Amino acid sequence: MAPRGALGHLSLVLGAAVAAVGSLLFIAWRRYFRGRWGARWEPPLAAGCCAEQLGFSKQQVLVLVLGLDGAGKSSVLHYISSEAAKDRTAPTQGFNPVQVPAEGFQIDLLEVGGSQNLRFYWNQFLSQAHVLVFVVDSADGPRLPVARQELHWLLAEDPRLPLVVLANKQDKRDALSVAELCRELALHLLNGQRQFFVLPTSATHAALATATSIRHVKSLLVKLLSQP
Ligand SMILES: Nc1nc2c(ncn2[C@@H]2O[C@H](COP(=O)(O)OP(=O)(O)OP(=O)(O)O)[C@@H](O)[C@H]2O)c(=O)[nH]1
Ligand SMILES: [Mg+2]
Repeated sequence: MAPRGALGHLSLVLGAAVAAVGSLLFIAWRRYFRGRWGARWEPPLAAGCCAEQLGFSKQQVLVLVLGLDGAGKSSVLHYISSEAAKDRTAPTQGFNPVQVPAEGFQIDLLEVGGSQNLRFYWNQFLSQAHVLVFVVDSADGPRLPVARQELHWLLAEDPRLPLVVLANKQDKRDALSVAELCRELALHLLNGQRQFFVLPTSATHAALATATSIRHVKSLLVKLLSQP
């Protein structure tokens, strides 16, 4: 068996390696997308009107998808982009960009991994985001205080950014309800300037046809991003 000191050293080296890879991915990602998201996009759409009919080219909007590791961000994104559930997902080691076409524009969803060493990058994208989606594992009671703290730190940086909280894993027996989750996340503390929504979700095969379907998330995002 390896001595404790050696294990500690190994985990430090591994942690540093993951952070370095994360930084490189971040830099590459920023270079690739440089200029795509400048100032916040102001939707040129009138209600019920398609941008292309108005002569506008398709536009991109950024939805930032954050939440603790294991909350279900990648699963939700897979579900939104392919309308299919995935049996297994690997933890996101950096960034996971997903593009979803919507009527008249394109939604760029960007997940940043939720492990502790990647949370450092979370706020780097806030100024370019049009909506923040915060995914919570509703059955992970012990880590809800951490989720609450991380969420409120993010929100403090931008008092107006619309927020969509996904109360995920509603299929689990010990999942908290939306009302319980709102209490645990102290959402009553949010100021009145911000639009916010809490949706129950389940990124499972069985949930495709239920009221907790993640399809509702896509339609809410389209609605939010299309409003004048
Ligand atoms: N039962 C259940 N399991 C889910 C649900 N959503 C995700 N999972 C499972 O939860 C685990 C973690 O899901 P991920 O989508 O990888 O979580 P993540 O938030 O992307 O995690 P990181 O990338 O590490 O930040 C996987 O085993 C998923 O299959 C859900 O709604 N219900
Ligand atoms: Mg992930």
